[in-house]
Amino acid sequence: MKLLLIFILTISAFATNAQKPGEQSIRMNQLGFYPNAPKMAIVVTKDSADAGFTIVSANNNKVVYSGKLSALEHSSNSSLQTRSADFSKFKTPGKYFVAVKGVANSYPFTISKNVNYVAAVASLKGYYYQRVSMPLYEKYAGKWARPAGHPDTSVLVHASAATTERPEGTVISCPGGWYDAGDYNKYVVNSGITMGTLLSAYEDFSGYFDTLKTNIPEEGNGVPDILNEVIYNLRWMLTMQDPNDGGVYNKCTNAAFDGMVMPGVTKLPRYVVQKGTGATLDFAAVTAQAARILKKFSAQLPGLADSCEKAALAAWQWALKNPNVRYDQNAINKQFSPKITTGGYGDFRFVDEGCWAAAELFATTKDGQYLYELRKYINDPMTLPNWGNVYGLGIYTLLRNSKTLDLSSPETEMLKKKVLSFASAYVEAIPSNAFKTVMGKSKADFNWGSNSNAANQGIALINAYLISKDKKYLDAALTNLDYILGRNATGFCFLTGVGTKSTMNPHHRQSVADGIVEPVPGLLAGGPNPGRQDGCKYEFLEPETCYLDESCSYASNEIAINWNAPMVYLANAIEALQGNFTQRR
Ligand SMILES: [Ca+2]
Ligand SMILES: [Ca+2]
Repeated sequence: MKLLLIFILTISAFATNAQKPGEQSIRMNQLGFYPNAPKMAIVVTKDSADAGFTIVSANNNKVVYSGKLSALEHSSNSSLQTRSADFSKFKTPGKYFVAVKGVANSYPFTISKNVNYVAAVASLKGYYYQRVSMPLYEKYAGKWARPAGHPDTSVLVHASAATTERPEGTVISCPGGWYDAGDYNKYVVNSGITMGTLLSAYEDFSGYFDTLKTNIPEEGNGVPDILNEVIYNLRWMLTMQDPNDGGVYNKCTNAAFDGMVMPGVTKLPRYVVQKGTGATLDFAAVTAQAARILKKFSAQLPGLADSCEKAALAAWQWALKNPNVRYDQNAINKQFSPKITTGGYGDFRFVDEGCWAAAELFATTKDGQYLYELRKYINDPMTLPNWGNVYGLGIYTLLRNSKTLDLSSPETEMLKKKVLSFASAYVEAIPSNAFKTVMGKSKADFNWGSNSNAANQGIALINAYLISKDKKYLDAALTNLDYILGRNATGFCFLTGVGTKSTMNPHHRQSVADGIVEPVPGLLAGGPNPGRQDGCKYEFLEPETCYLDESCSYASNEIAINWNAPMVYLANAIEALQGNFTQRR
């Protein structure tokens, strides 16, 4: 009886320390840390007695550093309590783990100059696995090799998109591009922010990306691999413009979502559906930006930059004539058949798309008519970009190109201030966050695709750093990369194939259907989302813990091109700025 009592007391003592969720109580970037950047682990615990923490060499179990934990803190985004272990002063490269009395040792981690390189490259390579119309060979795709998916060479013009020149049922060809997410359709609006973010990553860090290789078929063709990847989707996007009027179809899609099968297995008809103002302005922005960047590679890509610029100008003209054509799928389905029930991306407000398109067109052409348009929006407040709000992309582009643009100097200063004060609010929020990250500044951060909020906050901070060279912004951006790679309330690293405990069962048709245990690598899961729109059975329900690593969970565990893109930007920007990027293969 006494023995049993001791046993029960022991169990409960452990239970108070190792509180749920997640079995590993020490949370950190599962890859590790840069020698000269901040280093922090968060202990999820209710224990307020301070026995300190140690950093232990993984090779010989010797203690190499010891420190004190912070006081116990209550998270404002869940019922979790935490204490933080700051070992920024320890800078010796090597392999270690964190030890805290009463909880399991942390996963092993590394301190090295290129510690996030694996995540940076994997997130970019993730796009290769989403390619629609070409086979993925083992040489590039490893065990995830597969035949080509949808050819999309015989796509039907849907009744909603019919014109005199292209009546309903006209067959057009829209091959290539990336599958948007866990499904097998292609949406221009979501490609818009994705492409803008990837092109901006290149524009901001071209020296870094010029030598970055991702083992894709185009490698070695004289064009950086990030641009090779982007061009695969760009060539598809160009087919989505009606050459007769410059308008752009919203999507290339099945009528309904496929089942959980491999890509291209189903042979159901594919459609291009209604043109819209959002899709057309996003298209104008992407093609204008691509034209500017690809001019440098006109020897390798003859004519492509010129085609992009022409396409951008035609799209802009269509949008001027059609400033408010919404994509309202319910309304379309009342009027036309077949009904289209795939992703809507139904944005109803196009001021931000107008600003972004005008900014890209102005930066590329230097034509004053776009500056005239821009000045209508330039004083609007800064907002965090998402697929339906791309205002910030325009602001970043104006600042990035400000030296060559005919903005007044008060305008440039105002834009700088706008981004700096936006980013400063993120920096100021870190101390009161129990996980010491920017992500989680408010409960509203945890919505559908919350990990893309973390990554986009990181981009805002990187832009602030590029403007000011103030390291506090760079260090704050790193907290969100650390968040995505493991320093969070769920204990997961959200990038597939990276880290010790990462997402294993994303809502991703290929990963479900391929018969391979490990998910397709380099894909970012959506992340905690208390909205739980999928109706799956979640174990944890609070804002920062509401994540389910099951393929059922499209509300917290789908992947999407517009979530991977800010991850590519953030991880590679951090590598370029914190790492030693001259050491490349
Ligand atoms: Ca919008
Ligand atoms: Ca699988």
